[in-house]
Amino acid sequence: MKISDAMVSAINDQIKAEFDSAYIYLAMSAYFEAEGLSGMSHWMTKQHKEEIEHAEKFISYLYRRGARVIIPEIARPRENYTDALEVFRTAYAHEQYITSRIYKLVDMAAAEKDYATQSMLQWFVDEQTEEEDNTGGIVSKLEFFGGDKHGVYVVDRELSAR
Ligand code: OFO
Repeated sequence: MKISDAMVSAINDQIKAEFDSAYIYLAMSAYFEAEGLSGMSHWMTKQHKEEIEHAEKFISYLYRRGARVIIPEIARPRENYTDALEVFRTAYAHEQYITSRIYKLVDMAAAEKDYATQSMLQWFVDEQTEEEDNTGGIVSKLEFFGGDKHGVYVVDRELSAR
């Protein structure tokens, strides 16, 4: 069954969102490196690479469906933050936003009875649960330490193990 033009366009928009995510996390990595928080920088570099993989998953899916992939322009990400907590709060909010986008795609695929796209999206539904859990968990830890420098150091060391 041919994938609809509307679905191809929505997935192309999501490819852009994934590359934007990758860039946002790369900028967060650069911020942390400049702040001397190499564990957090490392964590964000890994996150950056995961986002590229997400974009690639959507790209290869469109290839498999014989659809045209549009390579998007990537928006320049924010460079500076107040502290580590603000960075992870921003990342957590961003993941919630991405989840809402994935859910909209699922709704669209269901409305079109596009079972192949629904099946492909299930991986992203599960992945978003994990990503919200990861970023939200780091926010909780940093909040627990209440901005204390020792706490930031502890979390930084923990994140170096990702
Ligand atoms: Fe962070 O999961 Fe893709 O965007």
